Amino acid sequence: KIRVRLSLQQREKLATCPVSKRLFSLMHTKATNLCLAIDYEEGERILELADKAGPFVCAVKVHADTIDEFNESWTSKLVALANKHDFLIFEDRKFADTGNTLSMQVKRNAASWADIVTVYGIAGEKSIRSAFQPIIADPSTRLKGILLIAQLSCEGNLCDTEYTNGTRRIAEANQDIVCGFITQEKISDKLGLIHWTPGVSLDETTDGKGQQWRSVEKAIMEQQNDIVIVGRAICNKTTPASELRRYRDAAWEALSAAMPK
Ligand code: BMP
Repeated sequence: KIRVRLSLQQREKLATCPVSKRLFSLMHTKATNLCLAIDYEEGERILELADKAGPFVCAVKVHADTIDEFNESWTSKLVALANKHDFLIFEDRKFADTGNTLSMQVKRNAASWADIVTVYGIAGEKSIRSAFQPIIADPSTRLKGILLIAQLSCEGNLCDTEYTNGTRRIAEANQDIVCGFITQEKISDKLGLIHWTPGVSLDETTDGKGQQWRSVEKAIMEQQNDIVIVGRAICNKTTPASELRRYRDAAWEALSAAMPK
């Protein structure tokens, strides 16, 4: 069943978070709602794939704390690729702490090189807002939005309905700094908020370590997400370039089917 949505350009007007405006615009221009999760340990290998993936993706997601040779020279090379191909740099650090600690962690670990970071809703609105609002408002920092983790893809996770609803309320009340959610399904009717979903593969359903994968079509058409986050289904293949095209096309086709022509 196809549910009609607003176009990306209409939603760009409704968004107030600076990174969301940029994201809606680049998704529309590049015709992509694919975020590539590059979970290699070798820094050089990440950069090589990010360069190949650039034209196909709206964002490249990394885990800085899993990368060998992670340093300023590496982040400046990633920033150069993001500028060359016009994609967002997404550091999936999953911050969760008191406001003062959050602020110190974000300034040291992400604010200068990442466009967007993940944050758990668990510490509550005051901690999140007091840490991120000044950083995002600072013109000298690259960080321009956060994604709140509302639901997880892994089996047996503890994100219950109460947590998800509480996280949704924080996002809806702080749309100037919150780009949207990491989630499994659409949870908010606020059209400026963007639903990003991990746990996607067209070939497999689990990695045997708790991860749960479902198809692009289910994630976008049935569960009403906007952006699919795909990792090993692309990165661990012998021909990532052809998989990039395959996932980009499947995701864009599913999203386009639900948007006005
Ligand atoms: P893969 O497609 O290889 O399973 O990778 C998914 C990526 O998304 C990983 O980097 C993982 O840390 C992240 N992720 C997830 O899989 N599920 C979540 O609920 C939240 C995540 O950030």
